Amino acid sequence: MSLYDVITIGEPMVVFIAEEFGKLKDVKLFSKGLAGAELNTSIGLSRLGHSVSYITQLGCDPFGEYIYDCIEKESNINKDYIKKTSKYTTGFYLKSKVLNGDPDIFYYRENSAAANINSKFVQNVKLEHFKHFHVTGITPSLSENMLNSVINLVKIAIDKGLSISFDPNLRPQLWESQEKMVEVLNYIATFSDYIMPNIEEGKILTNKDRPEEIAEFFLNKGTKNVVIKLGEKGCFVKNHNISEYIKGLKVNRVVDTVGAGDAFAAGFISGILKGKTIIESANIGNAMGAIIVTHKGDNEGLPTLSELEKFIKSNNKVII
Ligand code: KDG
Repeated sequence: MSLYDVITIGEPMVVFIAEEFGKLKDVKLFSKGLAGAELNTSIGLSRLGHSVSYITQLGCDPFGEYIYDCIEKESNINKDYIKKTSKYTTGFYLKSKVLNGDPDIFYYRENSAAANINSKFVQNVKLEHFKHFHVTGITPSLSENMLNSVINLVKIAIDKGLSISFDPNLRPQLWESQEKMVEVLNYIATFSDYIMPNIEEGKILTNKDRPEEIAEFFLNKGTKNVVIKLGEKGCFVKNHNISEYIKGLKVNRVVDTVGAGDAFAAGFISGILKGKTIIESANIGNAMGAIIVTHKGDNEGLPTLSELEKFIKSNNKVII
């Protein structure tokens, strides 16, 4: 019997967000925040009322302590699989402030605590306690150790009957080559019940241009459902029965696009876990993405269930 809804694995970081426009090298003032794609999704799910377990390793340093304190404040995130080490340090990154488009980012995360998590510890995770495993393409890029751990976990999760969502989250700067990135991520895609790349990522992974062709590529490889995120336009959903564009929700002002995909994942997974259809779930994902882009942090704006419902109502949608 499952004790918890979702399990995920990844690297949490501290993010320093520029408080003034300009190149990162010139910025004098930064504010501190919490980051990490899988952690963002965990926070989103937790605030929507789902129980989540997050597998990671933190350094015994001020960044690690800060991240741990932040996670403690999220009432539905279980910390059984959060390890601490004094051997390696916690990663962090810098993010620029922009008026339009995606900000510049710069990582300080090589050989971090999370990249060095003990693979035996990971393999001893009790996946049978969960319903769903959420994976992103960032985690396998962190080290060979993490890559093998993720692939093993995916295979065990399938054996134990968990459903699997996969956000490729391309980070070319973290991979030794684009070829390896594409090969590994397309391999993980074959095991996924739900893959959710954005359109640019879909193009890189498949060498195709149109959402329909990108989706077809993954379906032919064995992925069961494909959700392609199209930014403000919404998303495109395809499986062997459905092929549909789903409109995005309007927002007044986009402040920061980082974290939108993670928020989408939280909303989408939440819908699936509640037995909603893939289209209803994608609508919830769209709403979560729309909310988060109006906030500067990677996860601060993630809503509670009642805040999400209010936002959806104000957009005249009835989806949850
Ligand atoms: O998706 C948002 C993430 O990009 C951010 O929180 C930091 O995990 C991160 C990464 O690797 O870029």
